[in-house]
Amino acid sequence: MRINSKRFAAGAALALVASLGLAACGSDDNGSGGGDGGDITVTFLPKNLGNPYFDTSDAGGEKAVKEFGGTYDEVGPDTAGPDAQVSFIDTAAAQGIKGLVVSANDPTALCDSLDAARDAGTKVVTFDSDTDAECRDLFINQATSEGIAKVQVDMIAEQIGDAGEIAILSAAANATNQNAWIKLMEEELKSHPDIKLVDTVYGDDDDQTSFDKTAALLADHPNLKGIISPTTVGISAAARYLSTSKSKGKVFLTGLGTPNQMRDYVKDGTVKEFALWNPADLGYLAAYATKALVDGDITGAEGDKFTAGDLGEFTVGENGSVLLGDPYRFNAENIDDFDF
Ligand code: RAM
Repeated sequence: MRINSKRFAAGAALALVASLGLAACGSDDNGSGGGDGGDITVTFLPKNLGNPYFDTSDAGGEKAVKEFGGTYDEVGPDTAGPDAQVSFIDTAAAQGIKGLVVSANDPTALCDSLDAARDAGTKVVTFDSDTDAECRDLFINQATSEGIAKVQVDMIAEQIGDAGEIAILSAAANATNQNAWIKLMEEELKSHPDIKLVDTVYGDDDDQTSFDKTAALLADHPNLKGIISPTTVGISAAARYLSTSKSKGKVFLTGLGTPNQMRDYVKDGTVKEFALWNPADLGYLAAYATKALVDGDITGAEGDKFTAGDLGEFTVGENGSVLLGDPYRFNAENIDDFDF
């Protein structure tokens, strides 16, 4: 397994260094990726701008691009709508960008534009949230969907004593990643017969919408014991709501969050435990995978191997996907070891 807790901690420390010193990080090729990296233009297109998760993942991408001497850019919509990313893909293709790294708000809505970009010679790498496999060259997966689903169900089950009503506060309704995780969480809940999933709502990866949906969930379900929010935007908005409500400490909240956004809520007792991977490593890996495709070192076929700078060697798995590692649990004991 690529990420154990020690390695994760090392990665998080690197992320800290990266976020503090990005401007100073540009250097020449460290020799780990093959090719000279010259003129490799890589554009990152997150689900939306202004989301701290993508600020961190894309900073990891920028670090990698600077390491191999390429040119980095980040563009994206303000809101995480299904086709809000289309115009950015079209522009990147028109500019002749060599590699586009995308977290997709919808599995199919981007495909026509991505196909056109690939026909024009742009390598397309999805990361975090995939499109249909035929619309891209590679998908960089943060952790297995089964693992992400299981850790969230395990955490809520532990927190509510394996019994009671729960709800899910997700991101955008079409988000490929959240929808895959929700489906698998529903499967996983079958082994917890006393937990009842009573509602799934969508905060669109928008802070205020997620905050309002949390209030509505609590009003609509007076017996609610837990909320799972598999989105960093949702869980932090829900925690903010709960932290000043009478449900604090009574309705348990878990899901996927960043330590920096969740620290205060773990310390004030609103949240016991949540999970994530290292977003900076995810972006870093995606950038090196893009370089390997652009250099022609790999085509995205199963079994292809490439080196991703400090993270070492990776192998392309089934359906053109590359796995970063395991989700990691954050709680009062370890949260201060992380800064992202
Ligand atoms: C949000 C986004 C992203 C997801 C994380 C967990 O920031 O929806 O796609 O991976 O949460």
